Amino acid sequence: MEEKAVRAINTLALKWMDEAATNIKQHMNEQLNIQTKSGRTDLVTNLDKETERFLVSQIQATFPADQIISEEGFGDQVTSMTGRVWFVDPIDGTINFVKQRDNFAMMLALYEDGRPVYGNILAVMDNRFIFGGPQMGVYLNDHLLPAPDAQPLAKGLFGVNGPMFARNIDHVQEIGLASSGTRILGSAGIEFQQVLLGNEVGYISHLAPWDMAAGRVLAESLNLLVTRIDGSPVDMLKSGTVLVTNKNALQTIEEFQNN
Ligand code: 2AM
Ligand code: CA
Ligand code: CA
Ligand code: CA
Repeated sequence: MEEKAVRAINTLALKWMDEAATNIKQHMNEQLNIQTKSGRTDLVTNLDKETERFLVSQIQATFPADQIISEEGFGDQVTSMTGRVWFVDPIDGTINFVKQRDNFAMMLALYEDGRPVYGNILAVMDNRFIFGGPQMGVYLNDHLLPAPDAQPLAKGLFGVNGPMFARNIDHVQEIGLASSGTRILGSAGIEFQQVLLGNEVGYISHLAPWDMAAGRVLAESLNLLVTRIDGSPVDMLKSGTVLVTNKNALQTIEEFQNN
């Protein structure tokens, strides 16, 4: 896709997400309707659903031929990455949203024939948008964001998923101990933002496609790597372990996997 077309999509995405975020902020202090999905810690609220319905309907009205993969069921049953595929995570960090009314994100991404085109992560309560892609570069609100320094693992904070850390899945305790400090923020979108900003050297979690789609576009546009724990490529149609980091730290993390 040409840069001009990506920039036109960006203009729309910013408008849709800004409107959706305003709606969340207007209604989040009213009584939330909270339901559990797969278990006690897997929640969805009326505002997750309302936000997803809004974003999906905007995409459908503007680009009726595109496919949409979204968390709460308002998108399509997508079985192939051929053509244009959008990813929507309306509220990322629903537990933070419910318990803190803070530290949650909204994420939108577009891929074409499996290639990253556009990603947007909004840290809703901080009004912090990080958006862009390989053609247009990556922006933090209105400033172009430089690629973070490729710090070694020992020199940076490392973000992890709480249950994976507690159970030491994929040696994440050793990885965290080898870093400057372990962080558990509770939102994949916020963690990806911290890595993009250079505030964390990496992040590892078990994620669904909509949890990683925008982060992957932005990370790869800033020379970061998004892989499975063994360094293999991620599959955008499957959930699994996702690691985002720079190539120096990746090498150290791979050594833990082999020991
Ligand atoms: P979510 O809030 O959109 O579900 C911490 O919970 C992070 O892991 C969040 O980014 C959350 O996204 C994601 N996550 C993925 N699968 C999850 C699950 N089954 N239960 C809770 N969080 C999950
Ligand atoms: Ca969820
Ligand atoms: Ca999510
Ligand atoms: Ca979500």
